Amino acid sequence: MTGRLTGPLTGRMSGRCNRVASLMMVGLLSLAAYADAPRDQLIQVSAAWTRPTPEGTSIAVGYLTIDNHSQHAVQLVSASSPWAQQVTLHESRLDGGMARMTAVDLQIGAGQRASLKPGGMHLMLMGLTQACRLGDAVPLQLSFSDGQIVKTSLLVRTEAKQP
Ligand SMILES: [Cu+2]
Repeated sequence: MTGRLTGPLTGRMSGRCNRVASLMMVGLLSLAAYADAPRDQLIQVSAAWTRPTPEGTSIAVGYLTIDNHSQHAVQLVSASSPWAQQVTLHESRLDGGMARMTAVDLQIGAGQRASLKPGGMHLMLMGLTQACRLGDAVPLQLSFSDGQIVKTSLLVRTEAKQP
């Protein structure tokens, strides 16, 4: 099962049109700066958070937003945290009225955004070595198929920050 993300700009458009659309999505900030940007800035992770660990559990669920500003699709190949024995990508879905979670793959098209949020895709941190408490920043590392590695942290809070 794949959690393939194709935005409204991909699919029906021609390759050339698609490229132009991708460039436009990078923003009007500065195309020159974009061209000069090092590869390691082309994937950006923001709004990363998790909830305080309930007593007696060793699992945390992480949410975040990933923006792929590069001109190629990337896949999230692995995630890890020094606070957890294992970090996997899950998707929550209703299956015959039962909420289930399944492991998924995540591909993010050029210029696309992936949002991991409650009720959908999330990172599952299993085997926590310490409890996540309000205000903590849980270190997290994400590795992508093009070799980019993004280091971030999940801020421990009770709800997603409102935009
Ligand atoms: Cu899960």
